[in-house]
Amino acid sequence: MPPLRVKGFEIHVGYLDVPAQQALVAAVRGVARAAPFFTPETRRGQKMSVRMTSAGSFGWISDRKGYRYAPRHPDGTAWPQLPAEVRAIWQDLAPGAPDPDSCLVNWYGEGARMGLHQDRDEADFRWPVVSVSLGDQALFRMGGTDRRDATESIWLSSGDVVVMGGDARLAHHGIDRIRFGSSTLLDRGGRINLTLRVSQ
Ligand code: MD6
Ligand code: FE
Repeated sequence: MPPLRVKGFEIHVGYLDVPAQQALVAAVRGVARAAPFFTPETRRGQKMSVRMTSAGSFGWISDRKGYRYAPRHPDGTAWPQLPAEVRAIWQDLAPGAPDPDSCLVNWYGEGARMGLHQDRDEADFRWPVVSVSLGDQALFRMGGTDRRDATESIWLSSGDVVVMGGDARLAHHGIDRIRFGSSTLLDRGGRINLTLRVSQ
C-alpha cells in the first residue's frame, strides 16, 4: 500500500481560506510573544534548522536530555493557552478524540528541513496528530512504521491540513525542503507548521 493511501492518513487540501490562515498567523504571533521561538538541540548537541515554540498545557522540547513534553518553555514560563481557532480545527477533524493539550509551532526559514521521524512521545496512539501548514510550500515525505519502508512525497501548501491517525499514526515522515518565498502569507517568507496532539 503506498504510504499516502494508508488508512488514517488524510490530507485536507485548502481546508483553511486566506482569512482563516491570517487569523492563525495572528494567533501564532500571540503565542510567540508569550513563549519566544527557540532553536532546539538534539541529544547529540546538533542545532535543528527549525525554530519551535508551543501552546497548551504541554510543549514539546528537545535538548541534550532528550525529547519530551514539558509544562514550561525552556525560559521557565508556562506555555500560553492553546488558541481557540486551533482547537476548532481539531474538533472538526478529530471528532471523538479528547481535546488537544499541546500545539507545537515549527517555523521554517530558508533552507530549514525536518528529518524523517515518528511522533511517538505521546501517551496514547489512539489519538491522531493534526498538522496545519501556513506560508511557503513544503515537500512532505511519508513512509511506514519501519524507517526502511518505501516513502512517498507530496507538496503541502498554506491552508492544507494533514491528519495522521489509525494505521498512519506511527508512520515516519519529515519535511525535505520548503519553496522559500512561494507564499505571501508571512511578511518575511518561510513556513509555519502547527501540530496538535493529545500528549498525556
Ligand atoms: C511539518 N510535520 O509539517 C512537520 N507530525 O512541518 C510533522 O512532523 C507531522 O505533519 C505528525 C503528524 C503530521 C505532521
Ligand atoms: Fe511529526
